[in-house]
Amino acid sequence: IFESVELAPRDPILGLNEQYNTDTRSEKVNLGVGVYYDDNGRVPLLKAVREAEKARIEQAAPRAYLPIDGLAPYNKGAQTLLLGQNNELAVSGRALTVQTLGGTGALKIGADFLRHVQPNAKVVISNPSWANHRGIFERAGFQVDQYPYYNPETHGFDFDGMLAALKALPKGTIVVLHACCHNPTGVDPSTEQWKQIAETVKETGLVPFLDIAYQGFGDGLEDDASVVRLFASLDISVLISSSFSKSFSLYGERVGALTLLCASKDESARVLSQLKIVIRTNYSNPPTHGGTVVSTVLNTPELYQLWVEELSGMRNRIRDMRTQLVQKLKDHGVTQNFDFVLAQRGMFSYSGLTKEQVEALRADHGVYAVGSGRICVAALNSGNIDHVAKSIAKVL
Ligand code: PLP
Ligand code: TYF
Repeated sequence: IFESVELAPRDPILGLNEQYNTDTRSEKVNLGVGVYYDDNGRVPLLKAVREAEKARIEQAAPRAYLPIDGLAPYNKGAQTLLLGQNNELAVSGRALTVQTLGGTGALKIGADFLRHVQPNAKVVISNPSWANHRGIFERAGFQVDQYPYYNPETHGFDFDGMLAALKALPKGTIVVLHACCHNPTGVDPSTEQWKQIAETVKETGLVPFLDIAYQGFGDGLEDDASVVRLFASLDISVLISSSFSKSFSLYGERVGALTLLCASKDESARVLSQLKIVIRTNYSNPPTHGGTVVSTVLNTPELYQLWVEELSGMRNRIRDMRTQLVQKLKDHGVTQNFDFVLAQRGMFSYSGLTKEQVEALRADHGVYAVGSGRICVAALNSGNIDHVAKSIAKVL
């Protein structure tokens, strides 16, 4: 039965990693995958995480199954980060959160659930978006279209295009929105623009699915949650996939959450019962380690404070790299204006480099970027930024 199975293409981003790993040049730089590296080029193990892990090992806790929907204090902590303390939806039992296998798992559980309750709905994602958005919703059985988002001419947001497209969608369409730090462009709507987007979503009767994988990397944990809280104030059904992969530097532990905002406590109980079926028939229940670690940090004031500081450190280092990159491009004689890089938020920058320039960067200089021109600013450091700036100047 496997004879006729066709060879599938590699993931465009993770495939780039494989290519990078086999490159023998010492000056090679990987700006492809969306991972935060410290100034030494390493994926950090946060101090707050190390402390929580130590405590866990010392406890020598048994590894029984977790509940289907995961660890209750983890879910509470994840929900509070999104909605804030004592949010009305949480207090009244209208918000529910389940632990998931990363943000990807949250999107998948949400997609499977939606396909069950709204089988004929269409899904729209931003143009461009994280490639897995399309993959996840198509595999769940949905037709996936795009709404305008990025304007390459301005290196900015196509507000009018997006708003017009949303208004023209049929009621019930599921609209996937990046709540902060858009992947791949780094371009976010302004607060005022978000207000109008939210109003349009409500008026048109769309179903918002907010994806927040970079909370804390834009302006801070609270500010970055403002879009989630805006949608939470609309009194409509909302789905939110959130991830701790980046904010806790726990990529391999698969720590994420799916949060749904419902119309009543009773509705919330019915929805949760259905989500549990989706989870049970996929992987039964989530793993213990990452969830316990994150939960310990979120629920221990000293560790929480330490984490907030470490997260600020990561955010500020990325900002610094943006500033330095723009300056160094000028220093290397680049005359094009790259100031848009300073306005972009989060780990990524749509650099405006063409496919050919990206290819030349890789082939001639060992600098790996995604074919779309996306670079991961969080992979720049004091040791490689000169080489990157000089290489970009050359290919331009
Ligand atoms: N959503 C977006 C926009 C992302 O960039 C990512 C990144 O990996 C995810 C979701 C998934 O995150 P995770 O690694 O937690 O599955
Ligand atoms: O966009 C990125 O680089 C991150 C990491 O299939 C990632 O979101 C990339 C591709 C993928 C899964 C994760």
